[in-house]
Amino acid sequence: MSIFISDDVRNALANGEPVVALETAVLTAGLPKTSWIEEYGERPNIIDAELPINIALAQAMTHTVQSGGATPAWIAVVDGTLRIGLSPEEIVELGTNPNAGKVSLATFAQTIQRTGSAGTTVAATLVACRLASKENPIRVFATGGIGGIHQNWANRLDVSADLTALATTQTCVVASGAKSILDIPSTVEALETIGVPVLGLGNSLFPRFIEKNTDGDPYVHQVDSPDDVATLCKHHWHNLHLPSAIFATLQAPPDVALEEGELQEALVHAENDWAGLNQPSPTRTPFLLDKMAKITGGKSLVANLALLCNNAGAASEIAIALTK
Ligand code: PSU
Ligand code: MN
Repeated sequence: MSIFISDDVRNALANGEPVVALETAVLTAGLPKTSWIEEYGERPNIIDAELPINIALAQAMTHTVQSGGATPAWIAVVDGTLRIGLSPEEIVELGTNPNAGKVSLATFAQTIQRTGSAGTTVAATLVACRLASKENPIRVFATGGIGGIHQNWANRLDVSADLTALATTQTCVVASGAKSILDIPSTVEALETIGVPVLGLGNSLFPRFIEKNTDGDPYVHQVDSPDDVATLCKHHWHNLHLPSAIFATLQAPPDVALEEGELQEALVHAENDWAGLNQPSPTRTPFLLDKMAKITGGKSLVANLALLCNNAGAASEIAIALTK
């Protein structure tokens, strides 16, 4: 199997400079591939409204990481090669490839064998963080929300391999909690079981992805600065030699986060529509996200894009703090 690491990423890691890994399942399966103008009219100021939304988001996150002082490492499987550090052109190619779905731990080898292309989930991206360098793996990774324990798990078990990878990778994952369609309290319990410290950077409650927190949400360990996150990472990995990730959570920016319950109704509609379609389970997340965006007039999508950029900014600060 071939792994390709871009010169930028390779040099930054070799020199002990800050690097932030970025997943591409959000580009291939999580966000619309149409432009904002085509879909929603009024423009958000976070992204370029003329480009496909997924590509525009990638550009915005790249810019955020770079202007924060870190090197972005977009990760994907392209034509059967695991690529660590995609160029802007490669991101456009992947993000517009209609055959590129998402790849996780169980589908990694088969995607390589059939020389396929796919966006990497949190789990697959964490594998790449480890493979990037034996001595200096990528220590920080930004995304929107992790996978976890699905609702209704007691009837039919559905647990994301993201948890498996979080249990076994010494990387700090920066995200706004877990996908909104999950069983959040169960996901938080599972993170405890697998030994992943859950921190809140400025928040004491586990974020609800694009929604504001509500009473009764699970508590997290609040920290107040990227330096605090870095110190905790060093204790966890270098002093205690624990094998697991650190999960640094951030709330969605308050000016765009949805109010309590705003999403719930949209989600119920979307779930009903999906149930009637009888589609295979990998299509569920993209379908629900798209429906929710339509039902909320683009509001859920604005919040999603804003938190992704916000998390990328925090991740570069944490990456810098870790190099001190
Ligand atoms: N959060 C979202 N949308 C997504 C994902 C997360 O709001 O599309 C992606 C991430 O890449 C995450 C993956 O790692 O879904 C988890 O998928 P699964 O449950 O199939 O493991
Ligand atoms: Mn699943």
